[in-house]
Amino acid sequence: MKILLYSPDNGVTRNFMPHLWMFLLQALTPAGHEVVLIDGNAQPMGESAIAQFVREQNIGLVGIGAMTRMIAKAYRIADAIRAVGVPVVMGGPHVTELADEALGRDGGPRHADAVALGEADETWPLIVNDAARGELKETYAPVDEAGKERKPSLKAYPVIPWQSISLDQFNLVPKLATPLLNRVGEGWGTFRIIPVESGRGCPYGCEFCTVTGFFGDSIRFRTNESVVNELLLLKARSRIEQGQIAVFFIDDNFAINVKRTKSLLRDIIAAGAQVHWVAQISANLLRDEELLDLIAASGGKWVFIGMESIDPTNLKDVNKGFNKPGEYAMVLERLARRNVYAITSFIFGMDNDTVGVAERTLKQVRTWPPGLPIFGLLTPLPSTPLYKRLETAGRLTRPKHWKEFIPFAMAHTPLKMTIEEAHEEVKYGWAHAYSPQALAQAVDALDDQPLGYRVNIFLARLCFRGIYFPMMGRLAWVKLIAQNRRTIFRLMWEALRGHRTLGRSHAAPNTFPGLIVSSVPAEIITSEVGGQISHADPSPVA
Ligand code: B12
Ligand code: SF4
Repeated sequence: MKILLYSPDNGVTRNFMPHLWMFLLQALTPAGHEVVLIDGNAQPMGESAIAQFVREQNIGLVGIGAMTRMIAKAYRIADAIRAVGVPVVMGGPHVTELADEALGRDGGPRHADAVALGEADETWPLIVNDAARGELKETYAPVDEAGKERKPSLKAYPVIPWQSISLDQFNLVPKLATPLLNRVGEGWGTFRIIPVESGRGCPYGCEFCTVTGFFGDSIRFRTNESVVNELLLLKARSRIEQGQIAVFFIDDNFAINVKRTKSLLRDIIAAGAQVHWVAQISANLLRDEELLDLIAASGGKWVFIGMESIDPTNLKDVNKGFNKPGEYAMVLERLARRNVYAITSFIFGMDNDTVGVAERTLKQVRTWPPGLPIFGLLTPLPSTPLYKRLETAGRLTRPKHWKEFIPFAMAHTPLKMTIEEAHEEVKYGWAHAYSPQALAQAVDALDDQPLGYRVNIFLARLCFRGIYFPMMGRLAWVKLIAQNRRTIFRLMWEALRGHRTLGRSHAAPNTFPGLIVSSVPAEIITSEVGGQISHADPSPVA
């Protein structure tokens, strides 16, 4: 049987990274079936185009995975596929929480033939076998022999055959630039950000987050060996292709068990498996200097930190009191000393927020080492404690907000400001954190660093806003360059003079410091963006 795994585009931004679930399920598919992957963010397709593809390719089963924000699109795609007679199975966090919605058992239309509840590592092979026999059941849940729910162990993690998977659709380098960039350094003709997980689960239970409910509060890890081998495979592939691969460790809290994270990072270093990586780690776990040394030595370049708010009352309200705004600066400075920078995620529209929260937050941010701040709105995702609290209090203004997804729009009224005021705060945050002046200041703040670091922070800032915020498009990009021409000319001038290349810092030389997002070509990030990376509406992670 030929199987299509499909991830709908999020309708606003172009993802800069593919979704891990597709590769994982592909690797877990029983022998004898062919699996095709399409990521709508990389290959945008409308409903009729997908239906036609499924018919022409003789696909026998389609698997669709989606977050809440893409679920409306996922349902439309599923409807079109089912209309041509091909069964659809859906999985992921949204349909796990609202299976009745997907199966039409809530009085609405049916969108899926079957739903995989929770983690599908063990149920996917059963689903495929049942579908091949024409005996799909409505729901599949991971249970033990006694029928009790169980979370899959990650000890026997499948080998994802990175050496042979076609990654063409995930190359962030535009085709036109490939011949030229192939000759730069070790080769930049391809650049891909690949998701890798080293563990699952987070016990913290922040009120807006689905992770503790979905993955459970017991944390499970892969073996160090299996993670190291995966990195070695990726590294070998980038060498053969003369391209670049960076890894996004998608664990919700990569250092949730500091002892284990250190041991993994040591093993990565010992095996020479370092690649440039980014990971999500909560601020409280970054106090440990030895951990920071290992992060830097193992290839860590960016750490995503869910700061959420600089107001301890807000943090307490959403059960994230373990975040201590008083120590944010110290953590960021310690990271920056090792040339590791932070993506700092904030949520506005929290119950103790008042007008001016964006400027108050930015005032703090400006005192920190330069990084990539991101701003989102508090969003009640289905089945989270936040959703239940707001529902009980009658505060949801759009209880089924996912049915008509509107980017950057609240679905409940904050306590101390209006919805419109909260929207304005988010716009203010993005506009001011990424203004030409703010970009120039970020470059100046690294005045004692090698030119490469300064160029990288600048490029990262230029591109990054585009991942989240709908400001791009070709014309907007040209405008952006024009607005930042002074900083661009200055950096080019310094590069031409050459004398700063080694800088005055004692940092280890690094051909592509900082990189990751900073190396994502403009065209990719430029399309119409507008969401937030991880977890900031609810800022998820860490
Ligand atoms: C990496 C990540 C991202 C990446 C993008 C996704 C990517 N390209 O990988 C980035 C960082 C950009 C991102 C952004 C956002 N994210 Co995010 N992200 C994650 C994260 C940390 C890991 C995802 C992952 O790969 N997990 C590991 C895989 C193995 O798990 P999985 O995807 O759930 O898949 C398993 C099952 O669900 C199931 N399954 C999944 N799909 C399918 C499909 C089929 C057919 C089947 C059978 C089974 C199946 O099988 C898999 C194996 O067990 C998750 C949290 C988490 N731990 O999952 C949040 C998470 C998915 N993100 C979330 C959110 C809210 C966001 C943002 C909206 C945050 C924001 N406000 O900006 C943005 C939206 C971005 C966008 N533009 O769309 C929420 C989604 C909740 C929900 N109900 O939708 C999560 C769960 C975190 C949270 N705080 O609750 N995110
Ligand atoms: S927001 Fe981060 S720290 Fe909080 S529960 Fe979710 S994954 Fe854990």
